[in-house]
Amino acid sequence: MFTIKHAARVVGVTEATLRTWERRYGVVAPERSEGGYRVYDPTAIATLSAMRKLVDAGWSPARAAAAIRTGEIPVDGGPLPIPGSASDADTVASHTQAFLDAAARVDAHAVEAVLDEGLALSSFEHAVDTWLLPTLVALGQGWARGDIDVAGEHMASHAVLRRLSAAFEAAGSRARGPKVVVGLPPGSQHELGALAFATAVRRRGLDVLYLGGDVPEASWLTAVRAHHADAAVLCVVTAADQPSARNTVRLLKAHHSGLFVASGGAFGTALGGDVHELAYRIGDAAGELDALLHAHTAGGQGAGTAAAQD
Ligand code: B12
Repeated sequence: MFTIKHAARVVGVTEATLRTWERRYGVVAPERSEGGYRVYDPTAIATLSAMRKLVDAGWSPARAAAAIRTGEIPVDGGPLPIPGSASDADTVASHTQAFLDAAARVDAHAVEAVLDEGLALSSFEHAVDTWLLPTLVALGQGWARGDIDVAGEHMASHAVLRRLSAAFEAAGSRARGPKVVVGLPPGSQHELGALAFATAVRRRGLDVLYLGGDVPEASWLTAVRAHHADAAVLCVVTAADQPSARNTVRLLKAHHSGLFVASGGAFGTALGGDVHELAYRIGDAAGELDALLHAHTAGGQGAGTAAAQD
């Protein structure tokens, strides 16, 4: 179950918008906790996410709510997240379906062909936020339903990993700005969002050290020191990753009090230690970190400029 703060973060709108959608359009009716606070179950989150995608695509909230209520738009129907014309949304939906079909057939050539087309649709950040990552969520749903074998899921997610790695490399030569370490806490292997984020940050000219998944706590310290980092960003994709993320934050803060520590991903919330929670979407979060770090390093703080305490 999600609090309203967490639900707003996952859906990608403000808490006030969630309350308005509930009051005016009745799109969901969250239960209440014993203390009277709204609590959202996974179905409510899926419904609200569908609503947000339609509104992003230019639908009025009233029309979107009606389409969801009548089943005209299925809530689990995969991503429909493209701002712009209906034909853009159709293109995205058809690329997603082609990707899922190719994964179900374990057809690597077809997966590569869809990736070629999907990533050429728009900027890296836009393609990742509106098509690629939502398609991975749909891939996970297909796997959980049993429509896609582990072989197809592994093959397809690895093809995505190779594309993101290539984009990360391609962005490298411009890295001269504030220094950032990006990775996942111990035990966590879901690195595709993290690598997409690291790439978007690097494309903005920041100097990124990317660590990937399952990074031991002590190795975060090693990385921050070696890179003279101004910031560390932990990516937290599932609830199971939160305890080790919290421990990592505690250790980083204990050794580098001037380090800017931020978090992203669906469960990058409530990590303690003054962690800055970045925006949900990769493109927005990269811009946010860029702006914050330029302000932070101009103030003379950060592990890159402040003495480490160990
Ligand atoms: C690919 C995949 C894998 C691959 C990962 C490969 C890799 N190199 O990354 C492999 C095969 C390793 C894997 C393993 C497992 N997986 Co898996 N996996 C997935 C899948 C299909 C995609 C994961 C992903 O990249 N998500 C990231 C993006 C796509 O998700 P997102 O939350 O919408 O991200 C948005 C924002 O959070 C943001 N964002 C994401 N990251 C970041 C970072 C920053 C800094 C910022 C600012 C923003 C940001 O971007 C998106 C918005 O545009 C998901 C499906 C899903 N729903 O995500 C399952 C999923 C996450 N996996 C799941 C499970 C159960 C597992 C395993 C436990 C399976 C097992 N029995 O072994 C293991 C656990 C491994 C571990 N210890 O971490 C479940 C988790 C269930 C749960 N609620 O906890 C899921 C949801 C599948 C499912 N439907 O059940 N998995």
